[in-house]
Amino acid sequence: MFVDEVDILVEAGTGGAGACSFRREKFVPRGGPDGGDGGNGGSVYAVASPHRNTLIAYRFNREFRAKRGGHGEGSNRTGKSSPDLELEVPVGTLVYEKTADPANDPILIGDLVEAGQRLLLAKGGHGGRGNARFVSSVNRAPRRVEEGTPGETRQLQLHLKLLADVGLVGFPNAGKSTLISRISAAKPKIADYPFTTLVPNLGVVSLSGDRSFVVADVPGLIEGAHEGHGLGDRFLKHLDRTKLLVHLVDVSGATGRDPIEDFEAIRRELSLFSPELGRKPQLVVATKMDTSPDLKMLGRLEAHVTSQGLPFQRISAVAGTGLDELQESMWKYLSDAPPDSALAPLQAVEHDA
Ligand SMILES: Nc1nc2c(ncn2[C@@H]2O[C@H](COP(=O)(O)OP(=O)(O)OP(=O)(O)O)[C@@H](O)[C@H]2O)c(=O)[nH]1
Ligand SMILES: [Mg+2]
Repeated sequence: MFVDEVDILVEAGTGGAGACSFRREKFVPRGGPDGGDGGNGGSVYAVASPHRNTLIAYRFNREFRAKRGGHGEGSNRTGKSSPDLELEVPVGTLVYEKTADPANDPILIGDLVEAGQRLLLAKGGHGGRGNARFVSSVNRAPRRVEEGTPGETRQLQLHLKLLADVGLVGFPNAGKSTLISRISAAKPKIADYPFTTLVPNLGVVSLSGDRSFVVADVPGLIEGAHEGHGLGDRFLKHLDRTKLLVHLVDVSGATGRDPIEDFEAIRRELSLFSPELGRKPQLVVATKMDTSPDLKMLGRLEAHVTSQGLPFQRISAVAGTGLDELQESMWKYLSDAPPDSALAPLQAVEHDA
């Protein structure tokens, strides 16, 4: 199951108390104070793990508490500090803290974008000082000790937004999963019925010369997705962080629909979901070219797409034609795109397929 939003409670450990103790030795009648400090409570961290791809681990188990620090002991023994508790989350997890007033939006406290990245969620309390620390010239036998300070407690929301460079969009059955399975090691289910893909899949595309990028295959969209039709637009947020959308249009004629209308319907759904997504650069790809599509219709689709300033390519994922060119075009766009301007307009490119 793919879970991309959860609420959790994290509680760090309280610090251990300092000890009140006096040395007792055989021939030392009045030994000095030797109460050790308390140990620190454990903190709670989130750690981005490349081995996780959903937040499902947090669906049922929602409360995470690090252990408290050990109390100090006599003979100046410091209490044991507790280990930190690490919660593994998928790369692409955003952590929000809920505000006391539910009317206010939760506040973003961190975004885990790289494997291994750690984010402090709740800081453990400090151990209190033992009485040995309070010796002074006027008080040689202090009885004073400190309690440990409490660990932090926070109500958090984890949101997963996949990190991919390229997102595949299109109607169900357009061939998105077939394409990702041909250009990456991803092995999503492929079948001749709509809504085969129920959750997003990621695939890494590797090109010659150490070039690589990540592609996301998301469940197909249909007209009215923003109103909940089909699987709705619930997975579209996973395209927010992509730099390029590859928009697949089935031109086999088997759909019984007009490819130009399909193309426009998907564009509308993207814009209705969010204007930013609607403006994201798109590379439009006619799929299933091996089915000898109607060339007139193909010409109309190409003219329609290029008149909007968008590039147009043709592929057959089954026959493997056009795939090298498509991957090179994706790479070219990604490597030309300025690092943080995912919304730069995309120039139409010439092709001779
Ligand atoms: N002839 C032909 N069939 C294709 C091609 N690409 C995909 N198909 C077929 O189209 C059907 C749907 O392919 P999928 O890759 O599952 O389509 P999808 O876009 O992922 O569909 P959803 O997951 O439902 O959104 C399957 O039967 C594929 O074999 C192609 O290039 N040529
Ligand atoms: Mg699919």
